[in-house]
Amino acid sequence: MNKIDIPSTSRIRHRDFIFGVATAAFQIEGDVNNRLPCIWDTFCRIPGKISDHSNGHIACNHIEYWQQDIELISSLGVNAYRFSISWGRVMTASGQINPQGLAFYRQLIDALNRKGIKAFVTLYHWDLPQYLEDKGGWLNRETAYHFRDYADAISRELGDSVYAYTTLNEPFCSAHLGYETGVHAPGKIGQAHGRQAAHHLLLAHGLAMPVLRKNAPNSQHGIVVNIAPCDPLTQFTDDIRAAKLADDYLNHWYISPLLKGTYPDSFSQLPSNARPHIEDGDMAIIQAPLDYFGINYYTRNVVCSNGRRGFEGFEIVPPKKVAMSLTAMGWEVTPISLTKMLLTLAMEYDLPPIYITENGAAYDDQIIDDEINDMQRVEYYKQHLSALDRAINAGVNVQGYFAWSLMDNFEWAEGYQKRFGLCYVDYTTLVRTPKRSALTIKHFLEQKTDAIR
Ligand code: IFM
Repeated sequence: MNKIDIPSTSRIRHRDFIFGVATAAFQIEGDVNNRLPCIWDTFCRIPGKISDHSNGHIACNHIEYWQQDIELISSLGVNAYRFSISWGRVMTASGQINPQGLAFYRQLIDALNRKGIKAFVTLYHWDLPQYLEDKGGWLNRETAYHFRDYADAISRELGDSVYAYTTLNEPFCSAHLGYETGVHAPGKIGQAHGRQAAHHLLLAHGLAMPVLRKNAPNSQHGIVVNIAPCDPLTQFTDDIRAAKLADDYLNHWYISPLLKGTYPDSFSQLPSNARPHIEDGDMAIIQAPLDYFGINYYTRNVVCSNGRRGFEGFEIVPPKKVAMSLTAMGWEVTPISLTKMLLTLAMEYDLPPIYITENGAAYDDQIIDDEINDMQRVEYYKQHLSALDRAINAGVNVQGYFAWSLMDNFEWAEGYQKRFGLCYVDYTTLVRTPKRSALTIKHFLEQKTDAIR
């Protein structure tokens, strides 16, 4: 057994440290006929958008296999499960609750609670109902208010049975990939679109926060952002400046409004025709106090200058040109960037408690004699948990960690070709098989301790 060699005194080993696995509705649920269509259903139908031409029709059929999946989660020994609610499964287009859809999540949460597994519920993991996209989606300010109403309806029903509510997962991806570069649903393109969508997403979060707090006063409430820190390719001034701009544009554009109530200073470099419409009071709404800040970490960006001005002046260097080790996504494996990123954030911001809400890697897994010996993924987890331990030892208040993902699933524009799971999914039989990485984490979690340094 390849062991995760974190010292027994590490906070990560402590019984109270939250150690979970994560998934998202569209990526695992299937059963599309019992919910409203969402932007990803539409996007999957556009030729060329999904690399294997797949869709979410069946996915892992979690809607039918949920009990088996809870047993799987429980068998790993984790104490938390992070999943998302499909907006269009629980709400009708007229804004009423869909009782059948809600009942699904209620039974899931009840079953988790009975097993002592904390439910971390994300309200929005990218699956905007299509009828809202038809009215402008995240470019329409009204969508933020629809989100608040959805958050209100669901948290009234589920209340404190949920340990932690997350408003949004990765607003960068929804805004930048969905409305600026167009590689994700709904596939809109343009800087003005991306920046406006980002603002409305942040506003949606801020509007929902007090409502969630009122309806579930004993739950935790927060948001999850993805951060890929930006390092300069060289120590020349132009590259350093380019990396700083990239960091603002891709990361701090989301972090700074949430934690400081302002966009980064470099906002002024945005062309006037790309600046979002911001109303008086919006920034104060967005800066709603957080019980926790969720960070998804996978990799970093290496950035160089291309000599142009402003946000047009940075370029991301293809990881294969600079990295020693790549995942199947072509992302650099760089655990030290996790430590550095947490330390830098702690210096720049007054941070609430942190959860690492996603971390993991896709590799080309092979199932041989019913076993998946995914040693590269085992190594990835070992290195990243050690990197996290270093940040905790240096004083960063990290309270939990979630592996992405419980099982292989629909990896958005990459379809089912990229496997991030701790458990292998055979997409013909839908059988789930724990990989070596799952067994390694299970073994690690069997040695919890009450000691802490
Ligand atoms: O699969 C995604 C997830 O939905 C959001 N965070 C990143 C993961 C890997 O790309």
